[in-house]
Amino acid sequence: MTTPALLPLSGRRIPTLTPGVSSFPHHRATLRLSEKFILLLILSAFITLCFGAFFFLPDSSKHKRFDLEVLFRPINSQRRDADTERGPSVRTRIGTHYSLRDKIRADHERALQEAKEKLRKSKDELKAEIQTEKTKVAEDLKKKDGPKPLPPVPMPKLVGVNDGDPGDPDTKEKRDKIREMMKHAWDSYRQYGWGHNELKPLAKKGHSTNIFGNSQMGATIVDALDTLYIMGLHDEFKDGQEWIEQNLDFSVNAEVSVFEVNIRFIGGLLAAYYLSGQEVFKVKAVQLAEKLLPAFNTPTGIPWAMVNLKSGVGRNWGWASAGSSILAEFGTLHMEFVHLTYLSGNPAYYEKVRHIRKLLAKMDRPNGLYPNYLNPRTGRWGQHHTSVGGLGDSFYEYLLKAWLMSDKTDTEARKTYDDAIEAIERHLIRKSNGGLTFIGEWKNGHLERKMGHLTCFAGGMFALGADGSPDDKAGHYLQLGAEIAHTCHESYDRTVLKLGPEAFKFDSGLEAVAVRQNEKYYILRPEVIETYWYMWRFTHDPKYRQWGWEATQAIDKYCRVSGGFSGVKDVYSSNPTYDDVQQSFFLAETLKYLYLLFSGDDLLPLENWVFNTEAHPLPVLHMANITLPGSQNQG
Ligand code: DMJ
Repeated sequence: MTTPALLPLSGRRIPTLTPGVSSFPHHRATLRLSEKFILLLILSAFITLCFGAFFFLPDSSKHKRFDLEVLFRPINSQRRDADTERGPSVRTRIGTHYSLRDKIRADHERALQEAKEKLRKSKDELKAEIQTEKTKVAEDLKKKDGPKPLPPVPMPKLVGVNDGDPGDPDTKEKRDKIREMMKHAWDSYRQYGWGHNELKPLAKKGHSTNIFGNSQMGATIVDALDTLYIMGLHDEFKDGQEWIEQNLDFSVNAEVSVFEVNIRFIGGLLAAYYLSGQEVFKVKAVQLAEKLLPAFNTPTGIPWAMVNLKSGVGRNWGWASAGSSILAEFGTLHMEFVHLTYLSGNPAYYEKVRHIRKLLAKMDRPNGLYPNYLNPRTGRWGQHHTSVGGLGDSFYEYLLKAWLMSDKTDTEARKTYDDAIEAIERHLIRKSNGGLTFIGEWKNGHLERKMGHLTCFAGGMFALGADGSPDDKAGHYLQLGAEIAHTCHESYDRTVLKLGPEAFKFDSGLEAVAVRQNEKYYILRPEVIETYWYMWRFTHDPKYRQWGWEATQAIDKYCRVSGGFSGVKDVYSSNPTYDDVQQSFFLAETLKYLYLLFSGDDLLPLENWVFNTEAHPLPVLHMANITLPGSQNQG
């Protein structure tokens, strides 16, 4: 093999040098004696310098060597050195030097050996090893920064968490049918959309909307848990619990709706905890709630509509009047936040909702009405629009339910509810020419004679609030509830599919029908059925079960597809198109209220349970015996 010649990058050859022979021969003869002497002098100076350096300069590696040596030396010899209070002997140092070199060599050999073994392993074996390693690291991290354990608090009295056998076989059969529908909705989601927020039942894949940002937090699983539980679908419940234990993670870079996350996730987790007693749901609810707290960092303490779960940055919907927050959103936190403080011992949650209530109490209300929009920077109302439907609805609902949930001790909430309802009755509730009672929308001093599907929940609310209403008006409010239930039933009955439109008018000869094409859809909403159920509980009038059964059959006939249940785009068309979304509230609310409608009243009795706005039951807290952390500081 020839030695390759040394080539520079340009490819030109460099002249080789022979030791002792100058490449410039004419200089050799010209070296004089004096020059030789100078050269000798330089050489001897250089040698002296080298000796000096060797003997006098400090040995910088000494300290390093010492440290390593202490690490690797046998314990006995370390003790000996410590006893003599001198540094390690030269012999030990030399020995260590060698043992260190040996150790490095041994380490290299071991690493080489391990690498060889790794290469011999199959891809799957390697994958499994990596996964184990990853899990271990994650667990170690969790142990280090894991959440503090929650304090033990007494479990409130839990009554009627299962069964509710209706007794007669006909009702039982109907209830079984509803249970079967729940199973179809769940199984389809399980098969095609598992872990996604919702399901596209026709495309047979996952679905999500902007209320959950770009997250994949299994909204349907969390929303459906308590329905599965009360229906006795225990395998499905366990499946959902397992997913939550292993996958539900809130450290995601997603901008979510504070309101939706509160009512669906926190409400769903709290209800699952109370029903099943499984700690994981409580822990997850508190973990998630912590992520919502930065949304309250506004100049007024009125929260932003949206918050990024990772960064904590909040903002409002672009479409809301002048950057406002929405009444039904910041006004629908109270129930869950009281429970969060109760369960976690952290006063922050209760303080946040108390602050909102105090701020609202101080504000002027046009005609005694609460506008839907409030600016969180200035603390001023936005447009003067008032609604008992979208943007306003659950604010009123939570005033009443805060009172009920406190075992009727939160009289401030009851009074606020009564005053609000009185103004609503005066300005928004009217009778149509055909004798239908409806709740319109107030827009800058003008009543729009239109009612939304969402507004239909108010029938149930009026009935629920009848007992305890001022001036002995219980009969009046129960009657009002019945009238709203009747109107909403008419909105269903006057369609081809016997399912209600999104909004319907009472104007120019029109009664309870949708006019605009974009108001003719039905997206599996629960509000009408919710009102049937409350009316049934308070009156036991069989027409409510009959109306509920009509709705069940219509949903099964027109919304059921092989991959689940879908909304429909036009309830006045005999051949409607699907919107291809199985909403999580269909499992949380619509099917739950139907099931309860065909169950005995001993299942989740209303004296012991209060349903949040997503139909998640929370137990009454007997506040006479409980002091919430932080409540002592409240005025
Ligand atoms: C649900 O998410 C809740 O009921 C909310 O209060 C408003 N409406 C939807 C279902 O229609």
